[in-house]
Amino acid sequence: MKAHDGMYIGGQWRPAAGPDTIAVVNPADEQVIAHVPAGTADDVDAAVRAAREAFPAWAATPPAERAARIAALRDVLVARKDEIAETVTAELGAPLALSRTVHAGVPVLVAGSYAELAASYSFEERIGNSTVLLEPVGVVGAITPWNYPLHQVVAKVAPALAAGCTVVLKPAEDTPLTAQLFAEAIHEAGLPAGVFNLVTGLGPVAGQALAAHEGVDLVSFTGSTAVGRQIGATAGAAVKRVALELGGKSANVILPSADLAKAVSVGIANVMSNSGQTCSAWTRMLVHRNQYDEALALAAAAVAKYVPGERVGPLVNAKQQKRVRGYIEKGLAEGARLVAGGPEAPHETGYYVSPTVFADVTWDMTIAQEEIFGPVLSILKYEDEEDALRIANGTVYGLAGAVWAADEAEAVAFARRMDTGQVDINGGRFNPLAPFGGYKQSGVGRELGPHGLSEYLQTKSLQF
Ligand code: TXE
Repeated sequence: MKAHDGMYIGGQWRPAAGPDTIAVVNPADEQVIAHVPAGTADDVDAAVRAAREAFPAWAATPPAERAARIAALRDVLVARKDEIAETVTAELGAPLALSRTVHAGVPVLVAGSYAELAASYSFEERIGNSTVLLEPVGVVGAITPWNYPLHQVVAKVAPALAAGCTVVLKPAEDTPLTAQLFAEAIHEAGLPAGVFNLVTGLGPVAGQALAAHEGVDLVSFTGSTAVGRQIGATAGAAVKRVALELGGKSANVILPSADLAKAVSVGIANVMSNSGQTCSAWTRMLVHRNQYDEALALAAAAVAKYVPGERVGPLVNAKQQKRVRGYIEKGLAEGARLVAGGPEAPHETGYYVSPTVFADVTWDMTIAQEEIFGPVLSILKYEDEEDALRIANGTVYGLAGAVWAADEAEAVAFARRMDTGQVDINGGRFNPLAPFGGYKQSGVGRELGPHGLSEYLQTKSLQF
């Protein structure tokens, strides 16, 4: 695949500071498809300088003009949709249909929403005898994961640009080619030099250097809880703003009045999508004890349609494959029962994991507490609503969730009591303007919509 051998800094592709490279591997066939430079602290420093230099002019650019540039970016993403989808499929392994609809499609919606928000947002308001100014925070260090290679980037960069911030992006080492395509799109859209900069590289080297750089005013990170904790501590010590979008263990609560067949089949689709590599995936299905056996039969039938290599892609790399298979073994060791799948890999080549469904899972088992990040569903039994609520809220995470009931109001009443940042009622529907982010250890801050934009603003009040 086509790859740049430099970094995108100050509006141009420049040679990397060091000689090291990272091999990009197609997880479906384990072949190396490209190499990208492994950035060092010097590359990060050059990128932060470029972002700092560009900041005053971009911050002073009228919001309507910023909006026009983001709209142009959206148009480039639309024009290059096929190329984006093919690149995501090549480096993440996602089936092409998913890459087209979700991986290439959702970022268009998000960029479009920020083109509109930049133009309509009130960056100034009058409260009593004060005028409150909402001003851009400054230079943003964005560190993104590989599971949604373009969405994760756009969900940080678009609101940052809308707010008037400038950005240095360090994308995941597994999916740098999509990030390079995004940098090309930024260039084509005519964003001023230095407003967006890209440094590819390893997390503990380039990522660490970016998070710790004193020229960065806000670090926005999406990834593992372990790294998030570290970044939060570094930012805290430097009294620097931070946004963290971390793991999840979301509950899909099927109340007795719900359409069980629909709730189970949508629930299975949700967990299997993107091979389960979604932080908001509904990985715990909660079913009333009277409907439990029926739900297991429905789940077994539904999961059979998810054939690895067809509807379900591989995991992103060998490490994730091993990790997920390890969780399946742990589930068996702790007494859960397999309804489908298991720890054996379905193919010899490619980092595939069998779509797996566990029954007889209790709330405290490892597979019901920790984020697995693979195509693995646990089905838990509850006695009554209070028991369902206790189980749903009984993890350290609180990112997303779902509730199903015949009566929407009944589901909404239950959702209000859930300790989680986002709940889909009877299946829900993606809303690019709805805030997304975690309660408890799922993170700090929100992405998407006006709430996502406000993360990149700081407030000043003038009394007169
Ligand atoms: O994540 P990492 P990994 C969870 C999921 C998965 C687990 C491990 O449970 O199984 O994390 O995935 C950069 N300083 N999620 O190991 O390492 C890294 O280069 C600064 C949930 O891939 O957190 C990459 O760009 N940066 C999740 C980004 O952090 C560092 C999505 C994420 O990688 C760094 C992905 C450091 N010291 C994984 N170390 C979600 N919330 O959606 C790494 N990075």
